[in-house]
Amino acid sequence: MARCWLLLLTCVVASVASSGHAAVVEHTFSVGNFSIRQLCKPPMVITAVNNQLPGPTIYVHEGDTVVVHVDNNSPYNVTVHWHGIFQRGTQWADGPEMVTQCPIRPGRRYTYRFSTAGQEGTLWWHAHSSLLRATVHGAVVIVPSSGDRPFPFPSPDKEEILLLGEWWNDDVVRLERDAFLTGVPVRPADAYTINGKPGDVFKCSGSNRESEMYKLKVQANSTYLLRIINAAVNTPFFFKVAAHTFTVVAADASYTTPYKTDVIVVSPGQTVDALMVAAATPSRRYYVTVSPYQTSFPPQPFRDTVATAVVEYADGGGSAGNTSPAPPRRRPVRAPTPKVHDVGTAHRFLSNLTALLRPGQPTVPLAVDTRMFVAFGLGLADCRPGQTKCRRSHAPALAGSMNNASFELPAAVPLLTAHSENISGVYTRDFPDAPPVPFDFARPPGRLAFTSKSTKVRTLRYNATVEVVLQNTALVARESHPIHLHGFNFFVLAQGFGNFEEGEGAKQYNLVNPQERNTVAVPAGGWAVIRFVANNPGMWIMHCHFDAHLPIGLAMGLRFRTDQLQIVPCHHHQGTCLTADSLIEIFSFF
Ligand SMILES: *[C@@H]1O[C@H](CO)[C@@H](O)[C@H](O)[C@H]1NC(C)=O
Ligand SMILES: *[C@@H]1O[C@H](CO)[C@@H](O)[C@H](O)[C@H]1NC(C)=O
Ligand SMILES: *[C@@H]1O[C@H](CO)[C@@H](O)[C@H](O)[C@H]1NC(C)=O
Ligand SMILES: *[C@@H]1O[C@H](CO)[C@@H](O)[C@H](O)[C@H]1NC(C)=O
Ligand SMILES: *[C@@H]1O[C@H](CO)[C@@H](O)[C@H](O)[C@H]1NC(C)=O
Ligand SMILES: *[C@@H]1O[C@H](CO)[C@@H](O)[C@H](O)[C@H]1NC(C)=O
Ligand SMILES: CC(=O)N[C@H]1CO[C@H](CO)[C@@H](O)[C@@H]1O
Repeated sequence: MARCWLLLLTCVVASVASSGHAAVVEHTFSVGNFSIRQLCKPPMVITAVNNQLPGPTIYVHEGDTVVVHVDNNSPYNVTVHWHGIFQRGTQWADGPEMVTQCPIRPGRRYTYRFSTAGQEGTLWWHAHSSLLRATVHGAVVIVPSSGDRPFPFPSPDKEEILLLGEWWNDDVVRLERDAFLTGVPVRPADAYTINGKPGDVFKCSGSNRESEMYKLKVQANSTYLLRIINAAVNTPFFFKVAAHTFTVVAADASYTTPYKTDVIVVSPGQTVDALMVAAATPSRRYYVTVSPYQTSFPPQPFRDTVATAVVEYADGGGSAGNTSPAPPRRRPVRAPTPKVHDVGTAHRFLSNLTALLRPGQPTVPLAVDTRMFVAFGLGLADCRPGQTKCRRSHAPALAGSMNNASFELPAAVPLLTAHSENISGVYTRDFPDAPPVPFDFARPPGRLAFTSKSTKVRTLRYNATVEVVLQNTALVARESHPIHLHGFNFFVLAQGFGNFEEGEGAKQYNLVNPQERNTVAVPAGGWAVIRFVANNPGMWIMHCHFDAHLPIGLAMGLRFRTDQLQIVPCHHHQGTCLTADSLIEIFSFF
């Protein structure tokens, strides 16, 4: 009890200190049917927030409290996840369906309330129910609290959000249901998009191709802060702007040492903030290209196309007062896109980023309390009873697994509810710290591919420093999976190809300024080592951010022991799924 009061007191003091002008920023999200024309097809009804794609941007100052009322006017169950927000003391607002909450049912409202204290940069929000994330998503921008604390880099003249996505000419909920019934992942998207628009690469006749293209209007010599978000469901991207270069200043809302590059690599779930100076010839226009990065082997089907936007200079370079008619439009300048399998370019970008060291900011902890080795990837499992189209009755279905456990969400009671109310039979606490047998993870061993479904959770001691080796396997295929941890940022100490070797791997650790992220794209057939302090009690999920892989089990639960600490002092519980979708108030200490 004394501890509890001490913690409360500390939090109150900390929040007063860090949020002099903290405001409450309130939004109402109506999730509902939205009719949209894409790729020259007849209008299609999709599920989107407030009749827009992407959905509304949440723009706040560090320390502000965000309150979002989600009205579910769609025909589907839905929840919203605030990707990268720590949710300290507000675990109930994290959003993954059946992990921290029951789905919000059609016709119901649910209110999320959380703080942005201690976080700055670009994050995003998205549905965490079925494939709805494909169209139910938007940006979260947290700028430094006004006044004394500016950006730790030269202030840009203007900011621009570029949200990259995938588009299906189809009902994504039906696609996902089919994927479950057949045990085969969702088919590739029909197009990639930049701020909801595919660009002009689809040559459908009779329509104005320019109108399908997002326009980034710039002033010559101005500096733009591009906030790039990969909201795609299954595809990592290369991002380029012809004749322009970038200085990366942040990734996943963590500042980086300024890093100059002409190509940005961003995997699903990740964000990159980069400065771009509009220093090209103003009389021309320039393509922004978003092209796929594919690592799967044996190759899996993917959409081999590019999304385009265009950079246009104000005045097109003409001097003010020039009244002569605009010259005929030339096609924008285009830079070559990296090859789809360009592992070298991707790895250089992803492994070269380092954290910006700033006084007062936490750095990588050096002593490790808990070590885990998590071998993960795609394997096979028996078709389940509900999978009625799964090839033959005993043919296998594709199944993601971590340490040979293929994660299944509980059906009736969310994990956090079970945890907080001590309801047994919802999950087990036996997620193993290592795979059952060590083997050559980077090469297909065949017989080890079989896994089975379970809901296994690893309990971590409060305040423990946890190091996890994320080892990609090649059970049925090799691929660079983006692994996302809820509730935390982690330090990425090192990444490499092949099998992680304890001695050799540790020699490569960056223990000075490793990049901090919430999602790491683990190299295909390779590994990444992450480290974090388990100081945010709750029930958090770590999963592959290819949405096609989450429903088939590429996930695990992490339960952070709370018995030493009263972490959610007075919230009303949500009950089970039979009662949970009404409005709940969440009290916390900010
Ligand atoms: C929304 O769209 C779904 C699927 O297309 C349809 O079944 C439903 O009737 C629509 N609802 C409204 C309110 O238009
Ligand atoms: C941009 O900077 C270049 C080089 O300093 C200069 O020549 C040019 O006039 C500037 N353009 C504008 C519109 O300020
Ligand atoms: C939780 O439930 C188990 C039995 O299911 C019981 O043994 C245990 O004492 C309970 N713990 C608390 C804190 O209530
Ligand atoms: C993995 O799990 C499956 C299903 O439970 C089991 O048959 C198999 O033996 C396990 N693999 C190893 C290497 O233990
Ligand atoms: C957690 O760890 C930090 C740093 O080691 C320490 O200062 C703090 O007292 C610990 N808190 C608890 C509640 O154990
Ligand atoms: C929505 O969620 C409720 C409660 O979990 C569940 O009973 C219902 O089957 C779900 N509906 C759909 C369409 O998935
Ligand atoms: C500064 C830095 O870390 N450079 C590295 C970028 O990545 C390439 C290839 O992985 C390395 O060779 C560089 O040393």
